[in-house]
Amino acid sequence: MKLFVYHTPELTPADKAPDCAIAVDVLRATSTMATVLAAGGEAIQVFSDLEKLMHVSESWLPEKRLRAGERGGGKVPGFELGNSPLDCTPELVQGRRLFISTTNGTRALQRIQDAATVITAAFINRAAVVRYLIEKQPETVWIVGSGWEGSFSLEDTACAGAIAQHVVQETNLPLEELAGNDEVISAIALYSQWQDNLLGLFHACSHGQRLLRLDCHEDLKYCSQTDILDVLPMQREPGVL
Ligand code: 3SL
Repeated sequence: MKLFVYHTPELTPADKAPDCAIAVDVLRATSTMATVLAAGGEAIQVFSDLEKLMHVSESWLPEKRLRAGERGGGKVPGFELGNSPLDCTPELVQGRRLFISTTNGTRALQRIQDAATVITAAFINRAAVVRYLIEKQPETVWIVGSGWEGSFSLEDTACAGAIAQHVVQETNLPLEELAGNDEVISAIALYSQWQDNLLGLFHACSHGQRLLRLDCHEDLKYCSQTDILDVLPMQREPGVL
């Protein structure tokens, strides 16, 4: 297995696809996705375009669907949900399909959707992702941070480091054998620095501060927990997990 970390979707090689691609948007899209599937959601369908989301979801019965739209951290008017994982209770999501569009997370997923296997990761489901990698041993693995509108997001790269560090521990392989690019080594260093204070990292990083200005402190707390959900969101068909 060779791991590659890309800080943003735009940095992934355009002419290649890995055996396994992992989208990371810790704050908050991939934390929300793990939460929805762990709470019994039927599936998650992702869109970059809000109008297309509305159009496709129209063909689903209202009681079988939920529409989530986020832009700039806030809920898009007319949508039932924004992008808070705390809204995704079992009572609300069980048996329903989540149609979702977010600023960066859904864009990252679309960028990697041609990989043989596509999964999503956040701190809350890290162990499930690592277990999958250890069991399946894909030859090439991309861990792709969603970033913010094309620029680096500290929390996504820290989560990439959390995954990579765990894989190194579980396989006992030397880091230089597993690391396909230098970003893997820097992601592990970043995670090691903050692993005992992920909430502190979220308070320090720019998107965490944006969410704090929107009164999302509880979301930050929730997303800073590690390995609390044993769920592996995996693409079933392009755009559907
Ligand atoms: O950019 C995204 O995809 C979102 O996760 C951003 S937010 O956390 O909902 O603001």
